[in-house]
Amino acid sequence: MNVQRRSFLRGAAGAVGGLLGGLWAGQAEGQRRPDAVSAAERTSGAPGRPAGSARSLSVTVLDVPKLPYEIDKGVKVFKLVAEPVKAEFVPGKIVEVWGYNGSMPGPTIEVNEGDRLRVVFENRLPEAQTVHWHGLEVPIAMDGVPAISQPLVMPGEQFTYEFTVHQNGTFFYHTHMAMAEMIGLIGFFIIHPAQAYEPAVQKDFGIILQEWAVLPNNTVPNTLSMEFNWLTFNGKAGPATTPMLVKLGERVRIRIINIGMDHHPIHLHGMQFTVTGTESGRVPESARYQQNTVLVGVAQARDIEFVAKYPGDWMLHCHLPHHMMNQMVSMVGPMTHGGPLQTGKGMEEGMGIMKGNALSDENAPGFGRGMGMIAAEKPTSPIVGPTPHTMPREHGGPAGHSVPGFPQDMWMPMDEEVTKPETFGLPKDWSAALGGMMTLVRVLPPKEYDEIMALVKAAGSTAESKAPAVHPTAPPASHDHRH
Ligand SMILES: [Cu+2]
Repeated sequence: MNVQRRSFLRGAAGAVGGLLGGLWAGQAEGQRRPDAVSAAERTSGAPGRPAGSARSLSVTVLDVPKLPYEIDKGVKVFKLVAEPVKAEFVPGKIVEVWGYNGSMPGPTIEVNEGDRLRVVFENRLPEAQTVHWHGLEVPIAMDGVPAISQPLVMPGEQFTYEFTVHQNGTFFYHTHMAMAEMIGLIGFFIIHPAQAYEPAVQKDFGIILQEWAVLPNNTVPNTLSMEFNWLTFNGKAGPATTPMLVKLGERVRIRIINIGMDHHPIHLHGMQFTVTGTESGRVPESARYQQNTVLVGVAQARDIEFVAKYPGDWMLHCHLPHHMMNQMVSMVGPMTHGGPLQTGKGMEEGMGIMKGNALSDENAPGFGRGMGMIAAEKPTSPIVGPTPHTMPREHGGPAGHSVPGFPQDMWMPMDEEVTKPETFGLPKDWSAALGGMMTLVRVLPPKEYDEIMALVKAAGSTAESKAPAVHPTAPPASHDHRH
């Protein structure tokens, strides 16, 4: 046990709930950090606030908790634990992934420009890891690249990262073991600016884009696959993604980060936005222009901002059609199959130690690299029958099986299974319209907004329910707890 480990444990032993910080109730609490000061308050000269100390809103990453911290002699101390996690993409779809502190994606680290941080990383996975601070300008010894900048953190071991952040913007942390990036080891790393961005926003959300290949009868993602059948926002696939609640007229920021194999064109319905931030921080105003679709490439971050000027339940989604559906396995479209699909091979049979090759008819389906000869293409599917949204012959339409290309889509409402306060008042069957990387920005007139917010509050902030309820702490400069 090293010195830093001992001092962390001493700190932890002396900590009580009130000392823990970094958690705010987010959506339920109107996303206002207690130490936040709005631009209006600042200009109105609110007493006790030094000039130029404007703080930003806390970021709400729906369905993902915040990582709490303690203050040790002015240093914000975080404990980050990599471990196996069960994620639930939609109700009942449990997937075994890797995450941090019981969450996948990992909890959000949220700090202020100029903060000194210590992140005590513990590896409870069966394989060596490191943590890389994506986009941050940190000393080489803190960069988290195995063998190059630090030794591997072996299973059961710890490594302490410590650095000062001098940037601001939307960043992320992730493992630097490539395959493990594909099984969930990522989280937001938000740095608020010393001087709040102008114009001020009233909502600040975060979305993490991930893709998964979960073959039939498997609970473990196939990280070798190049084709994906589950696409998630913050570890949830539509319609289980939690809608973002916005009051009509508010200015909204949404931060989007991407780790994985695909780039995602994220499209907002009904309104135009401007990109105000990249993975490198704030975009100067002179470089901004209006868009309604932003390509968030692998390893990139994009902050978008818009004024929610039209009421409605507006889609925010990846526009790749295959990323707008769930559990896509040769159920629809022309690639249908008539025989058993061979799936679920293990690592033992792969990576060059199996008999035959990975792209053979025999092996490819098991590795998600092809359908194999047993999956024959047919003009129509023998598996998917008429669904409620297909047109029956008695209503003048052609029978589905006589139309080449049928079927294409499925229509599977599951409103009840995904009901939560944030979905209150949505029209019947709304859930059938959302799959994969899809969610809603609900722009609500003040009365409806207040009603639904009251439900969210009464339910105890379901969207961030994974976060333990603790009270935030004041900035480190004013509360220097010694142990
Ligand atoms: Cu996509």
